[in-house]
Amino acid sequence: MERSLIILKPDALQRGLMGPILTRLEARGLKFIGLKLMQVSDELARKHYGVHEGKPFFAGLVSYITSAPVLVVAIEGKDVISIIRNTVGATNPAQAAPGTIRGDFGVNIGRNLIHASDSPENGAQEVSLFFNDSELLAYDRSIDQWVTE
Ligand code: IDP
Ligand code: MG
Repeated sequence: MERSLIILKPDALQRGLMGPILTRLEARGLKFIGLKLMQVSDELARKHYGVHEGKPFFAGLVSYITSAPVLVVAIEGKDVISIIRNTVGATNPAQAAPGTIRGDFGVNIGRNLIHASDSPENGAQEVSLFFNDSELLAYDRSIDQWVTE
């Protein structure tokens, strides 16, 4: 079982794209275990994007992610890291394949709509950075037998 942290970034909310983006993840068969609207603080943004500190786009990235509310989503399941990264598409929407979220909804690397964890280790860590245990739900879905063999 892997966990992935998804962030629908401020541009996704401001452009009214929460529904269309969530629909793609949900229709794929992915299981949401936590979901909330929040305003990311400067401190949380710097922690979450700590690996990018020192890069030329870091200051812009922190101000982008803290500029307006975001929707954070925790997803759990087998192979969810690679499944979601493939659904999200390349970092730069200008180069992302059609059919991916970034390839269908974005044009610019600085406004690429969505974050998705890039490894099982980072997924587990990022989910616990954004969610308390009490905000993550364990439940069964009757459709699971039709989603996974
Ligand atoms: P990812 O989101 O596809 O994992 P990363 O390389 O981890 O991409 O970069 C994190 C975020 O930093 C990107 O999603 C994007 O918002 C921003 N970013 C990355 N490279 C650039 C850039 O060259 N210019 C502006 N923003 C960038
Ligand atoms: Mg990344």
